[in-house]
Amino acid sequence: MAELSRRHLVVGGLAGAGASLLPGVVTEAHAATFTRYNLASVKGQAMLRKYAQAVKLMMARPKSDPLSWTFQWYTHAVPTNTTKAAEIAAIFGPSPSPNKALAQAMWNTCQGHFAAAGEPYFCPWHRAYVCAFEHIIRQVLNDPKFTLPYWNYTSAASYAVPKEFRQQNDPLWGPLFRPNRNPTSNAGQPIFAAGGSASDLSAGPAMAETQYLPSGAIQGFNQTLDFGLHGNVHVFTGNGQGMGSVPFAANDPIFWMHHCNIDRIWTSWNAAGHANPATAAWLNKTFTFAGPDGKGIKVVVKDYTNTKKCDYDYDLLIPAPLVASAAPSAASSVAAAAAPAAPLTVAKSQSGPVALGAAPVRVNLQPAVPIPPAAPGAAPAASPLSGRLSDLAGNRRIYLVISDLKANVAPETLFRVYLDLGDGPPADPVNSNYVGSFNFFAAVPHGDSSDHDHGDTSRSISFDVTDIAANLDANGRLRAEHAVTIVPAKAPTADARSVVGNISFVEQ
Ligand SMILES: [Cu+2]
Repeated sequence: MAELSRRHLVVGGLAGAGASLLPGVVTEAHAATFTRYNLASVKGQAMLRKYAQAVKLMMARPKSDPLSWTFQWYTHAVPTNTTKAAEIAAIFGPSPSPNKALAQAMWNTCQGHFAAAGEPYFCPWHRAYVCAFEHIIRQVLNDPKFTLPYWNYTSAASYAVPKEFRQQNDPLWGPLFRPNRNPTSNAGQPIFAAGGSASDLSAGPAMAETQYLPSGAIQGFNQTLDFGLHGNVHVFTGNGQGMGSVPFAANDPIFWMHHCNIDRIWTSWNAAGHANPATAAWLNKTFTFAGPDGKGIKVVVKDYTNTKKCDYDYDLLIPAPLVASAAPSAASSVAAAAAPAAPLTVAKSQSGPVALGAAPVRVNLQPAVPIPPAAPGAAPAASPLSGRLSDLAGNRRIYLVISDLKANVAPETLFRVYLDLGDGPPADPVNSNYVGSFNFFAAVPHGDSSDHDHGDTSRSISFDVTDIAANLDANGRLRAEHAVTIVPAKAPTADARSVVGNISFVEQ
């Protein structure tokens, strides 16, 4: 991986004529046969035009055809107003057929949004899914050079759903329109107008991770990307019958531009020197997709840890964080994954599961370890976090962990998290007490349990609060008894019944 990256990449400034890049921006050297472009670029616009034609053609194909729109959508997840078994019976009838067997193997296989056990495969499953879809479009259009363009919503210029996806009655762009988006999204406002902030569209938290898998309170890259930016874009863009809910998400044509960008972020993270898992179990996991001839193909994760097999690159990658500590070499991130620092719970909630409605919820956290004195013989520190911060070892951080997120249906909003906030909602939602936001995109049970290993769908998330806590501590604003306040960015849907389990501070 690291070798490939070094050979494959040039750093901005050396990137060749016409590149007006910021220092440190990494571009690819176009070693691959195909390039995926930003949909806002001239080349990306040309691809988007082809894509609109392909969507129209795929939507006109019968659902039983593996190259049809519905067959591809259901591969991600079958909508919850029916079941996989019922849809297969209705579409294929009682007799066996190759396409029916393929639907049985392929549908409802999205990794990361069913059972929690599938979460480590979020990145490679979606890479292989997007690659197979891209090959199908080449076949449908008889255009062997087609590539999917990506939607770069992390850039202020592209915060809105691209206008080509918002023109219901346009002869060319109409197939890219879907009504099940948030009204502000289909009106062309920045997608976070649906209930969030620009900071919810940052790739920063995922790019700052140094290991792929979680360990203790550290989420790792894959989960930080999935539960954070990835889920935020889903929830901002669509409602519970569209992008905002797993079973309907892949019916929105913007889904594929979203997942190209997610794939670009993974590519960027690897290009910054971070390693993917090296375990045989992860590398040898297989999934089934449809090839361009409509026949099933088995893909193995080890062929999708980079973009070589699918033979594409991106016109531009995201630079690694400019802080040295956040961008270690591949070797040091392997070492960090092999020997995670032992987690220590500093404080935790005692109240059990907490229901999240339209009103802010405050949860108090009791100390879980004795508060050390600020100095030998001195009085104890003013608060548990203050005590830990005062002699935090150089490589240790403090995380806020929220466990067991669950919701009945999509709440259609993000929730904001604050540390030691005063009474009442904050005047500025992104104030100095603000820790971050979370969504329930991956935490809503769905699908029929007969054909999928569902297991536990609940999710736990964490935030690195070291800097926020240190800043509050320096200003004497940490409370003697810590409190975490959770505020919905807008009122959740009435029947969402969003719940979080225990909340804790963990030093690791
Ligand atoms: Cu997704």
